[in-house]
Amino acid sequence: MNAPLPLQHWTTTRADADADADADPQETSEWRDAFLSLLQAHGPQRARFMLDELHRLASRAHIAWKPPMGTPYVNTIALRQQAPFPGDLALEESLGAIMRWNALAMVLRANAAYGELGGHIASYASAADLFEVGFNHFFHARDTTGGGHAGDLVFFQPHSAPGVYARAFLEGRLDQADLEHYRQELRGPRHGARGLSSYPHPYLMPDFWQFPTGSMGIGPISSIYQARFMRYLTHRGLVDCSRRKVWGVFGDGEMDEPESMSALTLAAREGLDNLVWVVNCNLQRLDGPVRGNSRIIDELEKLFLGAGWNVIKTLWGSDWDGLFARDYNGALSHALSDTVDGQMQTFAAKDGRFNREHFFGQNEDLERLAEGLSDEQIDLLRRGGHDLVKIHAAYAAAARHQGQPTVILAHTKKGYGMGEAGQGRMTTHSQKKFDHADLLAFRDRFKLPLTDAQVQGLEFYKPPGDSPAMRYLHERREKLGGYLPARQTGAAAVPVPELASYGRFATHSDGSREMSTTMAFVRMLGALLKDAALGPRIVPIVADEARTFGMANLFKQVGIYSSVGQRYEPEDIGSILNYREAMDGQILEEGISEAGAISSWVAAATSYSVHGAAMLPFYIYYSMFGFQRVGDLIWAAADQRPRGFLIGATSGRTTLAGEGLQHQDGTSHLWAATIPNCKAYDPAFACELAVILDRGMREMLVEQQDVFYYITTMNENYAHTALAEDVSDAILRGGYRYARHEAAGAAGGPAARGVTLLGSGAILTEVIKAARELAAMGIAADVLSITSWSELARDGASHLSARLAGEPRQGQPFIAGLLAACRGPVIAATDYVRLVPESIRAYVPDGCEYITLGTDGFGRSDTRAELRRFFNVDAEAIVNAALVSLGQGKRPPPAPRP
Ligand SMILES: Cc1ncc(C[n+]2csc(CCOP(=O)(O)OP(=O)(O)O)c2C)c(N)n1
Repeated sequence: MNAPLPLQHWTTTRADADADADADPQETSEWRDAFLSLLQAHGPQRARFMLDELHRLASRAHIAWKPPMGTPYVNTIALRQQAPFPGDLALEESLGAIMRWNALAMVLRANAAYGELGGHIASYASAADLFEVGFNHFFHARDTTGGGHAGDLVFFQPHSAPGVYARAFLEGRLDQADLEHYRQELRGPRHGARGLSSYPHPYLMPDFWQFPTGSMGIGPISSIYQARFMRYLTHRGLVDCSRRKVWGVFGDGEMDEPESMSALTLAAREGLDNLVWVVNCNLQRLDGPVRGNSRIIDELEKLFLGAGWNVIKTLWGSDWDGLFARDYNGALSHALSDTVDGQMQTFAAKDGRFNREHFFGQNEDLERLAEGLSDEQIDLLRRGGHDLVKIHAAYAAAARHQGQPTVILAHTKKGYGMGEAGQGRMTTHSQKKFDHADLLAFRDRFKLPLTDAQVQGLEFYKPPGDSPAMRYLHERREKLGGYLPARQTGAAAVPVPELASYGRFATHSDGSREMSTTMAFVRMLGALLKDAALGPRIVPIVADEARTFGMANLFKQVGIYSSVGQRYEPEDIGSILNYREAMDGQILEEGISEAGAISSWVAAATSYSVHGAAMLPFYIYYSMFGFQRVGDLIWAAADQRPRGFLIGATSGRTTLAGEGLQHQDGTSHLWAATIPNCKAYDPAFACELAVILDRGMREMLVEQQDVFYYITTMNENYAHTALAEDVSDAILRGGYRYARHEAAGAAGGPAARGVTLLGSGAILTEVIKAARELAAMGIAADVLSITSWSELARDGASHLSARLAGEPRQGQPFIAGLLAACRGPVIAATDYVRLVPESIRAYVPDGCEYITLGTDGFGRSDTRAELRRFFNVDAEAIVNAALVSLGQGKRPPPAPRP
């Protein structure tokens, strides 16, 4: 055990205060008296006005003074402002204690059985009371019968999941067998139980969790965009969300994530008073203190105030009220304000006696304050985040607050109640071993009605159904509309228009007009937006790239969403494409925040479940800034079973020519292929794109399948072909034979030789060119347009799995069938790394040489022709590969370009 540090090591000196020493105490006292009498006579509003007035005067006189952002280290809500606690304190505390026990037992049992399973106790120990006040008084469930409250959205701190399961057990939503299979999602079902996910995962527990939070930072940013999306739905008259709130409980360590911070000003700018964050400030993260040498709560207070949030600090429990009331000269609040978090953690880990000696022993004033308290009482002094009354007062104030989002900085102890075993310990985050004495101490600390043997056996405890505690538990939830968390999926299907109504130009192209697939996409989107049923459900999302993708015409057509309309006359007013912001605007223009834009996409793509109203988001972006930039957010999106389209525009490493290394995407199809519910396509022609869009919309909106689509589109203009008969199904399965080029020359001559060329996206044009050249050279060439490498690979893998499992499976992999009908060696070329076409190698028929060409390496800026030559994916390189594979030797290198 460390020896206590000398006081000067962890208290700051009053040197700063001395620098501002009072030159005229008499005058100071007159000003103070004047202010206090104003406050007494005319109240706080007038006092605030006067301070503002003085501030204005000071600014006009260029006196460099700003009010300090932070406030003293005390509760924001004064005792006299505290709303009365409406619940039964004793029952709520005893229920909370039972949940703490069951959560602890669940983690310890899992680890006793299988030491490798892991699990956490200390985070929930600190968050339990924060959750319970929400569950008993604030978190509304969705009334699916209609008419009632449409439900709040609650984000739970991930490592506290055991506590949420423990509550669901008492509520009868999970049973003992489920709790016995915590973190055993494969074993559980074999034993007639649900395996409980480690963290909130809607994919794995689709009727339970709504929002995945296990990856730090994703919960915070998602909660902001969900709150904003609720405003969007309300302003557009689609769903009235005006009574609903988003609550998020997050960690103080988690606040360091860029995602946690990046949208704070958006929440304030949008006045999201439907959003409440509760930051569980237990002052610890995984390795140690969040800010050992300063105070995270001070830092967060200033940060959130600066960003425009309403900040409520809930630092000290009710048993401190008496101490503060007797703190006449501010000794207590000074001492607290001078204690850095590392030391505060040490105080949390030590007993009452230590705290008397080392905290209250700092000076005579503090000693006097503690005189009436026993060591045990000092030990039990609660931090604000463990006092149901204080938490309730903060939540009530937050729920009432208008015009701003609120953050509650709740001071807690990590491992609260874990005693010697873990409270405030450096190692507490992953602590999951308790000896018998620790468990007995835990039982006594929380007054649990368990015998020694029950404690020893880590028995779960549930009071009888008709006990006052259980009746209270259910009554509270009934009052709030039902149980939480709960994920619903019942949304009405949305009719999708016939493809011909918006995509005829693509399916019947006569090849006379050149265009890019991005242009084709935008044209179809514009037409879909006009459809009476589907149009209003579409949510176009951009991150400051609408003009890049030729979408400026949509600004006027459907408007850009703005919660305040348009308060300025746009510079381009009167032009046919003018910049139009409107309260019922449809486009979400997220500015330069891919993390924000994808979070908006998730909010819209999960609206069918979160709001019972299906929406169809299209987020269109530079494909390089998708999976690579916000891959973890897309992974978390997949966990939520989203339905919508991600459009990776200007994709490929040579097609977006001039932009160079950082913009050229050669890998997004690799990432997309790893996400099981993501269907990824790389169409070359507008007609292929149309077929894919049509199928995707039907799959997601009509059949209501839990899939989402990733489609790459390009900015290269070329002529487009019409949709051939009977290829739609093959387009969706991943590829079809686009053309067969017979060899020039006499039958039986060179024409006997042939090759098969595969290409996707914009590189298909090079493949087609190569096929023509080869045919002219007397080599027959079949061209396959590959629309989805990953769908082909998945189909192949499913055949293999069936084979390995000894299941009879009809036929062969789809790609094997396509290639069986073709000739010669197979050459594949794409604008992506070679691993993309390599993904189907296992399904190429035996004896068939398979050569892949791709854009491995760093991108460059130059013309498309130069880049394709550089990466060896142009027609020349494809012809060369064909010749080499046919044993005709390498083609002489082309003459250098001028
Ligand atoms: C993106 C990401 N990085 C790292 C982790 C690993 N991790 C899990 S919990 C944790 C510490 C959390 O600290 P805090 O937010 O303060 O919550 P507490 O458990 O202390 O309440 C870390 C680093 C993670 N889950 N996600």
